[in-house]
Amino acid sequence: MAWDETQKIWMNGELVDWNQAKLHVLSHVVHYGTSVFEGIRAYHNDNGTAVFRLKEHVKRLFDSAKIYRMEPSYSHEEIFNGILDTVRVNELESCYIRPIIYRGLGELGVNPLNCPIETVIAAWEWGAYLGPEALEKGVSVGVSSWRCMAPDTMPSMAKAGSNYMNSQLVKMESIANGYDEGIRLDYQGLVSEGSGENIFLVDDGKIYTPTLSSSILKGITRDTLITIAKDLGYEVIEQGIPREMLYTVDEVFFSGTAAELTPISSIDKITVGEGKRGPVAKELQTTLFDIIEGKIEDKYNWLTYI
Ligand code: PPE
Repeated sequence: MAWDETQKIWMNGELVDWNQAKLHVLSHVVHYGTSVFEGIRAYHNDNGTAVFRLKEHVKRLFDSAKIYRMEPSYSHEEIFNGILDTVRVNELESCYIRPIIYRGLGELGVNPLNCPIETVIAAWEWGAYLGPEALEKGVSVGVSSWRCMAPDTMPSMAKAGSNYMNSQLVKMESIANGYDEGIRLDYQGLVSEGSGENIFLVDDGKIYTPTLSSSILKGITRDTLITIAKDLGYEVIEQGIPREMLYTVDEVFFSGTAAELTPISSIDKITVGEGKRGPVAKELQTTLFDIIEGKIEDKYNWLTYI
C-alpha cells in the first residue's frame, strides 16, 4: 500500500525529517536482511487516538532482537514512548506504526556482531490491508507451493525482515495465480499461516488455529481473537491443521495487525462455507472493532491513548 509522507521519523532517539531518515548502502541490513520489526496500529475513536496492544508489540520486538543476539540501545519504555511521540509529532490519527531494529554500517560479511544496532520508528496512514471490501466480502486465497521455514532453519517467532523473503515468494505466486493472498504449509505439510497473517478455522461452532509449532508468528491479533472468542464462550483449539480441513470447515479467516480480521471466501477456488464472512467471523470482528472504537469497555487494557 502506498503512503503519504509524514513529517518526522524517530531515528536512534531523535525525530528527523522524513527525507533525512537514511542509511548507508553498505549497512549490514541491506545485504543480509539483518532486521527485526513490528507492525502496530493506532485507531482514532471518540476518546482520542489509541495505540492497540502497544506493550505486547514492544515486548515482541525485544524478543525478536534477543533471538538474533541484538541488544538495542533503548529500553522497552523508551521505545514505547518513542512510538507515542512519533504518532503525536506527525499528528496522525488512525495509522500504522513500524518500529525496526537493524544492523547498520560496520563491516560486511555474514558475522553481524561488529555492526551497530540502529533503531527507527516510522508511522503513516494506512487503510484496510487486503482492500476495504475484504473485511466483509472476504478474499480469495490459494495454498502456496512455497512452504514456510522449518523450525530449525529460520525462527518464525522472531519477526525478522528476512523471514519476509519467504512471504514475498508466497505473495507473488498468489498474485500470479490470480489470488488475493496465499496460505503457507509448514515443514510437515500442516497449515501454517498467510504471507502476513495468522489463520483461523471455524467448524461446528468450534474455533481452530495452528499451534506455535507450525512455524507461525505468535500473532498479537491471534491472541486478541483467542481472548475475545473465549470470552464469548467459544472453544478455541490450537492444533495441527491438515490442509484438507481448509476446504470442509464452515469459516476460515485471517488475523493480523494489518489484516485485522479478514474472512476468506475461497481457497484453491473451492468456496469456503457460504463464500463470504461467516457469523463467527462477524461476531469476533464486531467485538474487536467495538473495543478499538471505544464502544465497549477495554477490559484488557489493550488501548494506549497518545
Ligand atoms: N504472521 C505473519 C507472517 C505476519 O507477518 C503477521 C503480521 C501476522 C502473522 C499477524 O501478527 P500480528 O500483527 O501480531 O497479529 N504482519 C504484519 C506485517 C504485514 C506487512 O505487509 O508488512 C502486520 O500485520 O502488521
